[in-house]
Amino acid sequence: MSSLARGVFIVIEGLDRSGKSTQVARLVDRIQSATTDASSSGSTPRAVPLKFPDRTTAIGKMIDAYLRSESDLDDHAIHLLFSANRWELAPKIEALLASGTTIVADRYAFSGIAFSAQKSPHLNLTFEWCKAPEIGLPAPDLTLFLDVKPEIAMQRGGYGEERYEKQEVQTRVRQVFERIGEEIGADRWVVIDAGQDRDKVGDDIWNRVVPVLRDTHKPVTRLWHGQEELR
Ligand code: DGP
Repeated sequence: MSSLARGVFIVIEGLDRSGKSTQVARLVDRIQSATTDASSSGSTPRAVPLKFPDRTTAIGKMIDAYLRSESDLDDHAIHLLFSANRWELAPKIEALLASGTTIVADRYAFSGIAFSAQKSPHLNLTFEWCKAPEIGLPAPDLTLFLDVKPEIAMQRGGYGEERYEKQEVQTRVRQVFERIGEEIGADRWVVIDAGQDRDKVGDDIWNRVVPVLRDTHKPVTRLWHGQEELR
């Protein structure tokens, strides 16, 4: 990695309708204003949003059709497509971070594990099997898990339109996220109470992000590769 300060990789995770998209947009704006004030680098964006799944790629279009129940796919096959969708964007993530741009991602590998492994009472999609294809992706410096009770999330607008938007599914997803958080550890996984009002959620996020924005000297690591660096 060059001597240029790298960008920071932040992920916002959570159940469906936990408020991720709103908070991703707010956080990008907040980082952008904070870093624009602090530097004279002009129009170069210092923070950009990313969204997973990225439904615009060829793989993303297959995922989109699956989520809207327009197609059916074997559960293993769709799991690997979601993962492939992250891998196809990994070079972009690496390049943005190396160029000094901070990334705020709406979902990442942890959704991949949680939404597939929740099927495992019925199928052989074990936690370890679901985790395997995510190993080696660029590791987020910080993941903020927006925690909301499924019964609260389901009262929010637009709920129930897509495949996984059912209370019993979301309850199992939340349990898998809890396990992931324990594995990742408190230094890189923070639970935010997303049942609060939006401004308070935004402030709680900001308070956890500020110290991490100073971590630009640390190398980017790979998921579940210990401290091994990207290059
Ligand atoms: P969103 O575009 O954030 O509303 O996500 C669409 C749905 O897809 C949502 O129910 C969560 C689910 N999802 C997101 N990422 C993955 C993944 O990697 N694997 C699986 N199986 N589901 C995912």
